[in-house]
Amino acid sequence: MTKTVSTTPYDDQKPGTSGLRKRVPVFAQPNYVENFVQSVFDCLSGIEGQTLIIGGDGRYYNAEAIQKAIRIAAANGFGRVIVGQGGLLSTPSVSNLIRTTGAFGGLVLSASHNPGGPDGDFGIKYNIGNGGPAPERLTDAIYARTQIIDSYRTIDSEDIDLGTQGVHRVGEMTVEVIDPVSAYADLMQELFDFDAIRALFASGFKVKFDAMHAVTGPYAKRILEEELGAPPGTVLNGVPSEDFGGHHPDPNPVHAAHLIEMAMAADGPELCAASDGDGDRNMIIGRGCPVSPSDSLAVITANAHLAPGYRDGIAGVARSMPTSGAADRVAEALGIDLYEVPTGWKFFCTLLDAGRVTICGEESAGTGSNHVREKDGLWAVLMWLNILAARHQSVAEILEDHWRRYGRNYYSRHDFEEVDKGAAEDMMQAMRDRFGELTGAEFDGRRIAQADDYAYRDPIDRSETSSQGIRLIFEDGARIIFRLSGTGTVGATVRLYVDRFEPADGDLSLETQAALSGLFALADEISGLKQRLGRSDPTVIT
Ligand code: VG1
Ligand code: CO
Repeated sequence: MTKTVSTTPYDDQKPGTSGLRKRVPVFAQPNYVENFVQSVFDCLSGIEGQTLIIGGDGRYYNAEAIQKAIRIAAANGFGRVIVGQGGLLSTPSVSNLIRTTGAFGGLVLSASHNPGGPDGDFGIKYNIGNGGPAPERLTDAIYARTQIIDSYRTIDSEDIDLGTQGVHRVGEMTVEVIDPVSAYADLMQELFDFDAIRALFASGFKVKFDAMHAVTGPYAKRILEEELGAPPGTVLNGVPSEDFGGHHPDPNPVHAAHLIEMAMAADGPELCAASDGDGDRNMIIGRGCPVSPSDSLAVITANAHLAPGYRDGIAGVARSMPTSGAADRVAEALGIDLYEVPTGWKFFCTLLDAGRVTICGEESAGTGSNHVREKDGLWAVLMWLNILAARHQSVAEILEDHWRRYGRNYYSRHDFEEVDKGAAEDMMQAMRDRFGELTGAEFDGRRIAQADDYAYRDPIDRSETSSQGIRLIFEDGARIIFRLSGTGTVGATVRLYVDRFEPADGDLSLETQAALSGLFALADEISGLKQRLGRSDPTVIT
């Protein structure tokens, strides 16, 4: 029976870069999930009889949150919920299902790369009918609603058995528990040359894919091992666990150190790859050759035509502002448009919908295309496999060729995690106050051409957003960028991004940190970061 339950608002339900993210004990408070889900539905119109996709990355509290969301969806008039078996659906797979089933939208239960478990993180994100993350005007409206909510609607009903595929009824609503992988696997088969990749594996080409105990395990096993014939054991940590085996499901040099070590060995696999908690990020490492996500975007842009789904070329490419300019040079050579957008996948979606761009990427290991409206970890791995199969070269050879042709953008990001929020905000403000003085200033023979706070106007829907990162752009094109993370759950995380270009006839074989050490020193000199934050070294270097 449908009922209305009184509730009182929580003041901390503001969605960040990628939805609402908090510690599990916060989510487990009475009515916390209910308030947020009802607030989302209150901001949508026309949901009566519509389909909603629900799935998560399998972390602790996934099943509880899904059962609550199903009851609230039924009480609010949705006609059908589609949920992945075991409560599992990767973020790109939710995006695909929204698009292919004509759903109204979807709920993704995940805190992505953040750790899981009873004391770990949880998150909820709403995606709209195009399959993409809710745009800012909707997340702002949802937040406003959470601040005044006084009741939610739910229904008295038994929990759904999420463990078996089947069809159930909750009130007037149908709930379909489906295989989380098959529709996604079909899509990948349409985009990539599975025969060529199969032949690559058959030739003895060795790959390791680390699912990090998170959602991509079942996807990678089905696609890489069962359909493409990679030997069993290609997929590591392939069974999703509630606490990700006690690790952070974050494919970066700290949390995937074992994979990097494996890839750097002289007799290591030809390709090592990994994805994050919800399956939207990727890590690509050739034997002895890590590929920075910014370079990966550029290589994919230059080679996408080798994959059947992109045979006719690409319309344009987009990157987030802090992503290096490597893709810009490919776009120029191909004669296609390059768009720069703020951090967060939602900013790519209007461009994708308008057909302006085909490929998008973020320096944070997110790459994707117009096949869905999210970044897609396994897609990036399959794209690389397709390119490797078509070019018959190693990852290192492909990267060297690329740099020799387009030049090299040396690029690195330093993260300072869980620092004092006030100190981080003061540091940013102090730089804002000095933009006038910094513009034109010269440091060690480098002149700052532009110092500003990145603001963006969407070329399609004309929406505006500001304070998206402090940029110091030098006359030679080098950049120092400071941003505060919108996905952390404790204190603040400062991200410092540095990028400089070395032309094709320059020195292309420097070690990355050495190539950028002058700019990092300058970043510290200008911001006073180490002293203000009381940190001598970054938490993570990517
Ligand atoms: C980070 C990344 C950003 C990415 C976001 C969500 O955001 O920098 O590029 O889109 O995570 O990724 P922030 O605000 O912490 O810098 V995920 O894998 O959490 O969906
Ligand atoms: Co993610």
